[in-house]
Amino acid sequence: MKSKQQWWKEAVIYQVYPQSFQDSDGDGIGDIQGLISRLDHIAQLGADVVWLNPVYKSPLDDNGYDISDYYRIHPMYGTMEDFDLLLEEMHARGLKLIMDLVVNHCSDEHEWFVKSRQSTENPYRDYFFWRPGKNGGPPNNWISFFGGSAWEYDPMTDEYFLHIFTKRQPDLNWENPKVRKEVYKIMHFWLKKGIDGFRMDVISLISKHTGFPDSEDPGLEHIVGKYYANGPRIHEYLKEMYQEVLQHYDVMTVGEGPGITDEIAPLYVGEERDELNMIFQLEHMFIDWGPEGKFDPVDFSLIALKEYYTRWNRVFEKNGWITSFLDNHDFPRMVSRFGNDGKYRVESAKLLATLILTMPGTPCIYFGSEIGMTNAPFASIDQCRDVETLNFYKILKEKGMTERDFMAIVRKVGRDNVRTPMQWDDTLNAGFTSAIPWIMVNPNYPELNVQNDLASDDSIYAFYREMIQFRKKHPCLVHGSYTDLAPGHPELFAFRRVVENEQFLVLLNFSDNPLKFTGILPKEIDQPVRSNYSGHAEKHQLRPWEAQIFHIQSGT
Ligand code: TEU
Repeated sequence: MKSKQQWWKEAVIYQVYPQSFQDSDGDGIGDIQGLISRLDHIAQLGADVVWLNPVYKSPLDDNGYDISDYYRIHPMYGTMEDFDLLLEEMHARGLKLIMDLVVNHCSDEHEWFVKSRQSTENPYRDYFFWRPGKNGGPPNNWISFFGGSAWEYDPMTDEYFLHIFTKRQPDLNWENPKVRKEVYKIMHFWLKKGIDGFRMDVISLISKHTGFPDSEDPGLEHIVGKYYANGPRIHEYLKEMYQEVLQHYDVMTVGEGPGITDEIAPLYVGEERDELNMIFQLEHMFIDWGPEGKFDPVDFSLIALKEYYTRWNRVFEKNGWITSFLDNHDFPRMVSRFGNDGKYRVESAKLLATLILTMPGTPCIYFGSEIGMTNAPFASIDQCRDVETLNFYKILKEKGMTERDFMAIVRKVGRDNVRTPMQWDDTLNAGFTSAIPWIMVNPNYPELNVQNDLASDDSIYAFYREMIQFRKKHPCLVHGSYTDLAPGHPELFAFRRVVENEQFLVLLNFSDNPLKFTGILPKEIDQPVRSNYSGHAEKHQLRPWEAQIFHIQSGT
C-alpha cells in the first residue's frame, strides 16, 4: 500500500462535455452559463473536480479539439467574463476546474498555421511538419486516427504537412523551442486565472520520429505503438514543461494518450519524475476493438478486463498514479458497453459505479453516467455529427458497406453515443434546450432523466452519491492494495483492497443470471455493507448484475 496523500488522489472527477450539458441562450448548444446553472447538480453528487472539454475558439471540425485561439472562449459557449464567473462559482462550491490542453496539434485556422502554409520561408513554417512528397505521394505511409493518410498536400508550397488526426488538425512541431514556449505561455495564462490543472490531450504523441520512416506494418495500432506514441524526446519535453510551468502551481495534471502501456506509464507519472500526476490509461478502452479496429467491434471479455486491472494496478502499487473510468467523450456509454442497458440497466449501471469507485486511481465520472445514460438509437448517418464517424462512413461505404450495417456499428461504438444532451427532465429536449439541439436527444429521456432519479432514494444517482461518500470515508479504497480473487471466472469480478488493519471485498456479477460463488468470503463474514439491490441475497450468491461490498476490519 502506498500512502503519500495528495488532494488529487482522493478526489473524484466529473467530466463535462460543454456542448451537451445545458443550453442557456436557446441556440441548441450547451454553454458556460448553462453549466453555471447546473453546478449544484455536480457539487451535490459529491464530485470535487470538473474536467471541462475544450471551450476555446475553434472551427469545431473535431468538436473543439482543433483550437484556433488558445486565449479565447468560443463565442458559442460565451465570453471570457462567463468563464471567469464559472471559475468563481465553482470555487465558491468547493469544486476545482481542470481544462483540456490540446497542444499536439492546433486548428488549420490558427494564425500559426495560416502563416506557416504561406511560404517555405515563413517564420512559422517550422511550427509544423512540412515535407516534400515521395514518388508522387505523401512522405511516408503513416495513417491518421480518423482515416486516410496522415499527410495532406498543400498546393500553395507544393509540400505535405503532418496531421495524425483530421487534416484540419496539423501537428505542432515540438522540436521547435518557440512552439514549446508558446505552449508554456498558454498554460501560464490559464493557471494564473486560477484553474486547478489540465487534462492533456494525446500528450503521449507530441514527440515525433522526425526521420518519418515508412511503417513496415500499415495498420494504425502498429503505427501508433511504434511511431506516434512515446517518441524520443517526450520525457525531455514533459520535464521542461514541469520546470517552466507546473512546479509553480499546486495543480493536478492528467495526461491522456494512446500507446502508453503499463510498463511505460511510470515514466510519465512516477513521483520522482516531475512530469505528470496521473494518466488516462486507454488500454481498456480498446478492449473490444476487432482486427480492423474500432469500427469492427468484438464482444468484450471480462477475463481480459480483469487482466488489464491486475496488470495496471500492480504497476501503480509501487509508484505513480492512474485514473479509474469506463467511459468518456470518445467511447460508448459504459452501461451499454460493459453492462446491460435493457432489463438490467439500473442494476448494471450501479454495478459499474461500484467498480469505478472501489478501484485504485482517481475516479472520473462522465456526465450522464450518474443517471445511467445509454447509447443512442442513431438510425441514419444524417443524425451523426462526429468527424470520426463521418470519415469512416465514407471509407467503409467505398468498400461496399451499407448505411444500415454501418449504423448498427455506430450504435455500438460511435462517439456520438456519448455526446447526446444531458437528460435533465421529461420536458422538451430533456430540459437541455428550447431550440433544436445540435445532436439528437436520446428518446429514452422521458423516463431516464435527472428529475426522476432525484425523486427516488433507490436511483442510480442516489447510488453514485452514496458510493462517492463511501469511498471518501474509507481511504483503503483509495490507497489500499489490489488483488483479483477470481481471475479466470468469466462472469464474476471479485477483488480485495487492503490496508494494514482493514480490507474490502468487492464482488460483481457481470451477468443476467444469479451466480453462486465459493471460497471467497471468510467464514465469519455474513452480510455486505453495500449492495446495489435492496434486501439480502442468499449467502454466497449474487443476483443478476449484483454488486456486494464486504468490509473486514482486523480482529473480525
Ligand atoms: O483522443 C485521443 C484518442 O486516443 C482518440 O483519438 C481515440 O482513439 C478515438 O477517439 C477513439 O474513437 C483525443 C480526444 O479525446 C478526442 O476527442 C480527439 O478527437 C483527439 O484526441 C484529437 O484531439
